[in-house]
Order: sequence, then structure tokens, then C-alpha cells
Amino acid sequence: MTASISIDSSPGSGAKPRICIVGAGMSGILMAVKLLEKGIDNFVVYERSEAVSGTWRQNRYPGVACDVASFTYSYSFEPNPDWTHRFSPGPEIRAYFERVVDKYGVRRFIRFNTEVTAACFEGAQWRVTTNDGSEELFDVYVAATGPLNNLHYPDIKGLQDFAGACFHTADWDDDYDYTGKRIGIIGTGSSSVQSVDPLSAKAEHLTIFQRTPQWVIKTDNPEYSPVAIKLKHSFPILGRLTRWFYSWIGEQFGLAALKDGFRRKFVFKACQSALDSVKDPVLREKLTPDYLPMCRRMIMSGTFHEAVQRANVAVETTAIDCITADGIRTVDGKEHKLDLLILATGFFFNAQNVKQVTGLNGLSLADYWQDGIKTYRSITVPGFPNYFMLVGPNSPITNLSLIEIAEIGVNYVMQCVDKIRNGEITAIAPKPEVTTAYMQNLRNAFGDTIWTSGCSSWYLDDEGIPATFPGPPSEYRKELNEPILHEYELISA
Ligand code: N01
Repeated sequence: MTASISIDSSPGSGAKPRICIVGAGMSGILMAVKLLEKGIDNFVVYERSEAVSGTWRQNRYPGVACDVASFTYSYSFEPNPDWTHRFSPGPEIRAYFERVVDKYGVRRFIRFNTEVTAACFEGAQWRVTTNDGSEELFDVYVAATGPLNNLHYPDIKGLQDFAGACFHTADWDDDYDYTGKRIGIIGTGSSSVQSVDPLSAKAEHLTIFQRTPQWVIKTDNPEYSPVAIKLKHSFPILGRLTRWFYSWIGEQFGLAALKDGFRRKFVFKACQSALDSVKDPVLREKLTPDYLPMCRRMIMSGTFHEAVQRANVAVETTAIDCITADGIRTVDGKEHKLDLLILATGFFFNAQNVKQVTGLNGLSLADYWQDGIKTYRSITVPGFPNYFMLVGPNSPITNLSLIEIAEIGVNYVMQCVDKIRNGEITAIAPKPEVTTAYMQNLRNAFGDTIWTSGCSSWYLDDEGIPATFPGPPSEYRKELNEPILHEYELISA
């Protein structure tokens, strides 16, 4: 395909800076709304799929829901008194984002089915290439690609040989009717735990293949009554108070990960009491982790403990030997015959989703990160001017509302955009030495957290480099309150 260069072809004024947003999920939509709020319409949102809402478009498995309360998992400027549950189901969240996109006039800026395949900083601009071979120039690049959407398929012998239906939780086959089927599900993370109840309610049998048991907190998820919804419409303060309360809970989780004390005891007790509700001691033993609660991401579920005790549900803890045409063989030689195999095996963390990002001096992001991901305050990277990551690596994504994190990031990017508009800067990239010091501080702080207490998780990579933020959200908010320009190199054309 022949490459073509077109500049300023998007809707918009053509005024500088021209902004590229990659991803029309929660954070990309937010970025677009905030630009439009300031009267900036010179931007493009690239979306590789045919629809908005990112993770909520991609994850359609039975039981999918947010494990963060809906009143915090919504934009601060767009409260939704109509949430039906404390933890609303995925389709409702997706509908919320669709509504926001239309209400704020974002849709016309989105290029659907257009994947950014490469981005290269040249002169003082980003040359962005898309899958149709076209190229465009931008002053600012905002990666709104989300931390968890590159599907991880397990490397298990024989996976291709399975003759039944097989799909990943994040690539659900909506047409497949699992009623009366023998189902196997590999993995015990949030996606698996959320789907155990609806799957087992219809399946002939469900076997959960568990490699590592997880701590699951029992969280009731009542449906809000029409009266409660009406009250929230009449008194918006109620929604704000609920939001504030759940943000406060998030802060306590962040603090509990840092320090021993009453907060941690409270969380430990809540996990433990959920396990106590499992009557069969053998099953309880299987489900009991050998690491501390909160070391991995906590799982919230109001249905799991009851569903896992159903007669048609089994938890298999013997390691998988291979997958056969008929099902799964465990290392003890036992054959598990299956009609449907579900891979609830998670994602690759924070791959940035663009195959080739090239910054100053031809350095690729992949090469810069080959020894581990390094960021400056989660949002920028040395050598990659005006490259901003929303909910980037090292942001506090542990059981907090990602929307709150994205709002902090967007506020920071908007301040940088303002500085470009008023001529204060052209392009900025964090100083390498400042970034090195920042990462060292993160590592040091991580040593004092529960996340290093002896478990493997995506919070730390193989080199022990933290992927999340070792502090409560309030501290992160302070860190990204405003850009500290002397910690940046100013780059001109
Ligand atoms: O994936 P996971 P997830 N053989 O990575 C197992 C978010 N989320 O999709 O623990 C056998 O947590 C793996 O085993 P082990 C949330 O942030 C949010 O459930 O590595 N097993 C593990 O059990 C979450 O953290 C919501 O030993 C294999 C599982 O697969 C993140 O998404 C809802 C294996 C993967 O668990 C990911 O959750 C859902 C193998 N070869 C998800 N390979 C909300 O509500 C992997 N596993 C917002």
C-alpha cells in the first residue's frame, strides 16, 4: 500500500497544537471531552475497533462487571444517578460511555477501525501511521490505550488440538450457547471469578482449573431500588457523597498496601470471612492462598463463594499436562472432557499497543523499555517528547477507579497543552536523570509495600520493576498536580 501524507484533514480549526489520541476507551473519550471543553477541536481519536468504550466493548463474558463502585467509576463531570447496581454490569458501563461520546460531541472526531501501527517523532512532531497506510502529523501524542487489553493466551501443549469451542474471556463468542455444556475455565483472576456464577447456573458442569488461589472479598451488589434512583436524581449531593465515600475506600486500600495496622487487618478479615463461608474443608483449603491478601490484585465478588459450592462446579488444582481434542489432561493422567474451554488467562500489561513508537535519535520505546518499563511519574518518557500516557505504567491501578486516575492524567496533559498554546513550550520530554531517580524512588518505596511480601503478580515485572504506584491515590494526585518544567528537557523544532 502506498503511504500518503495528509495534514489537518480531521474536523477542527487547524490551530496548534494538533493532538492525536490513540484509543476511544474510557481515557481517550475523557481526553477528547476535556479538549472540546476548552474549545480545542484540532484532534483525532484513533480507535482500532468499530466502537467506543475500550475494555467494556472488549469484555463481554457472562457476569462482566466493574469491581470498582459505579459512583466512582464514572466521570466526575458526568455523574450517573441511573446506575442500577453498586457494581454495575459491563453492558451498562458501555452504554454510559456511548452516551457521553454523543452528549459531548466526541464521535465525529473518532476514526473507527483505524489502528495506529507506528508513531515517529520527527522535527518537533509525531508522524503517525495507520493500518490503511496513511500518515499524519501531530504536535502531541496521547496514548489512551489502557493497561490491560493485549490478550494473553496460555502456552499449554495441545491448545490448538481442542475440538470443542474455545475462546478468551476478552474475546467472547456471543453466539455460543453454553447451556447444558461441560465447561472448563483456565484461570482464577477477576474475569474467571465474575463468570463462575452465570456459567455454572446454566452449564451441565464447570471445572475451574486453578494454578494459584486468589483472595476474593465478598462484596454485596444490591440493585438500587427505583426510589433510591429517584432520590439520587432529586438530590445530586447523594451521588457525590457516595462517590466521595468510595474514593475514601480506595485511599484506605492504597494506605493498607503500605502500612500494617487497622486498615490491613480490616481487609485481611474481609477475605478470610468470605473463605469461612465455604463449608467443605477440602474446597476451602484449595481456595486458600499461601500469600498475604492484597499482595495480588484483590478480587471482589458477591457471587463467587456461593457459586463455587454448587454441585456442578469443581476446582481442579492438579497442574494441566496438556489439552487434547476432548478436553484437558492433568498431570495425574485424569481426563476432563469438555465442550467449551474458556481462557481466563489475562493480559500482557501495558504494551502501549502500538507496534513501533520511535522517539528522539531513532530510539524505539520497545528498546528503551527492554530492561523494564521506565516512566516519569507514569505519564511521560525520556526521549519521547510530548508523548503522554493516560493510566500509564506506575499509576495507582490497584483496586482504584481507573477513571479517577485518568482524570488526574488528563488534567496534567491539558496543562501541557495550554503551555504549548501560549508558546511557553514546543515539546517536552522528561530528563533521563530525573526519571532514573524517580524509578529508584519507586523501587525503594515498593520494598515497603505488601506487593513485595511474596507472591507473583503483574504489579512487579520479572526484574522487580514496579508496574503500579507505591502510594495512595492522594499522593499520586499531588505528584501530577502540575508539570514541573525544570524536570523536563525543552525541545524545539
Ligand atoms: O486475568 P488475571 P483477569 N496455566 O491476569 C491464569 C482487570 N479486570 O482477566 O495466577 C494455568 O488476573 C493465572 O494463573 P496464575 C483486573 O485488573 C477488572 O482475570 O498466574 N493458568 C490467573 O489465574 C485484573 O487484575 C475487572 O498462577 C494460567 C489467570 O490465568 C485484570 O483485569 C474485571 C496460565 C489470569 O488472571 C486481569 O484479570 C476483570 C497457564 N498457562 C478483570 N496462564 C473489573 O471488574 C495464566 N493463567 C474492573
